[in-house]
Amino acid sequence: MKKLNITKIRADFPLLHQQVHNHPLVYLDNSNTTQKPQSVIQAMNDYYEHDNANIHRSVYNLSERATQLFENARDKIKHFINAKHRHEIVFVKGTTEGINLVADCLSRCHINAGDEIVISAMEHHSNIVPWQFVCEKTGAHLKVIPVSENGELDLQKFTDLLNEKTRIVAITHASNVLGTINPIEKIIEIAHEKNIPVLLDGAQAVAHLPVDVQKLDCDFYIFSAHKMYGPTGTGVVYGKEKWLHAMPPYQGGGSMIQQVTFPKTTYADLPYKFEAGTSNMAGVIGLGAAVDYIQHLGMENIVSHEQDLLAYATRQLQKIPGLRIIGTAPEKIGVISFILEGIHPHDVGTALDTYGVAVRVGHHCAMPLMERFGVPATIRASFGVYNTEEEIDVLVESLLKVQALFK
Ligand code: C6P
Repeated sequence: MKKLNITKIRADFPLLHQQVHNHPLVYLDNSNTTQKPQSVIQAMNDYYEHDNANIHRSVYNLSERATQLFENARDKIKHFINAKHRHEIVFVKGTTEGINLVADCLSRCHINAGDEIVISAMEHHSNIVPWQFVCEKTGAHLKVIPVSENGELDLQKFTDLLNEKTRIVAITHASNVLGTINPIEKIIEIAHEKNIPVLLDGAQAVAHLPVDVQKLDCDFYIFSAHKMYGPTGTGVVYGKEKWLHAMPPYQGGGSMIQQVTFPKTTYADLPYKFEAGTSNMAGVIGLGAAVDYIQHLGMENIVSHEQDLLAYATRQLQKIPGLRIIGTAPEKIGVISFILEGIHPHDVGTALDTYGVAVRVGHHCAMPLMERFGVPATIRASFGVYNTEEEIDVLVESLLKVQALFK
């Protein structure tokens, strides 16, 4: 492990070097979306300037180059999450589309009336609503693993929820609100003992924790490029080959077919069966560059830096009177949700902005979790590899000023 040079890393991100309301920008909303290093911006620019053509469809040189760049990105993702096969990597718009894809496809081949789907009380709406659609469509039922006061899943209750009717467990790897890193190895082991597949929502984990899908043995792992220093509009569904083979296509259109006749259509091989229409070529190439960037820094170095930030920020924030942290599990990513006694989170967020501090306030697309903790909203600081202890000091000083203002 090596100590990262954060000053050097910050120089890679052009956006970070700006003033907001006459203060240096302190960007602490990385769970929402991360900023992009120059190498990612450059890869996408280069693509448009030199290699843009539609992929998989033409024989001319430009199209072949574009196809090559796109497929190279698939190989990068395969290695990044250690998938067994490159055709287990499906490109989608993002985590939301990815979970919708799996839910919808499974609803047409694997889930029937009376079946059960297990999720948890800390899921993002993207890992709740698609399963509600499935329940409405098939007559299946949603079961929810409760969350303890410190923000952990109750594994005993989880085990008790599983039975012969359970068709899938869909859980977030790490919570976007609490920061909790779930014990996914254990969850997968327990579910697999009963032959139940497990889908992991990796949106908050993939840029902050090492992910090895073969070692985990998860059935699906889904994530968005824009939360891992890549562009918006791109994401990945990793699915085990056997599931991708078993599932029908999600959307119909160009690229996903083998042969179309009016009586019958046959489908393309994996992964193209799930990639209907023109793909987001520049986005996927940008994602490939983001993977290169993360690997160049080294995931274990990133984890170490972000864990230091988390520990420092937790210590400093706890010193603020009337501040309550929501989510105090022992294993967390660099996400801290909190409330300030007597001040609405939205007022805190707006006031912090006047000091150049960007945090997210609101329900974070996890309304059931807000209800669980009896709060309408929280203030959330979430860290990326370019954040510093000095920025956390600015957050803390600004919060003290906000408190004084609202007294
Ligand atoms: N969470 C946040 O501020 P998309 O929008 O498809 O890229 O990602 C959706 C999503 C799915 N799962 C989890 C755990 C997430 O955190 C998110 C996105 C952002 O927390 C925006 S609501």
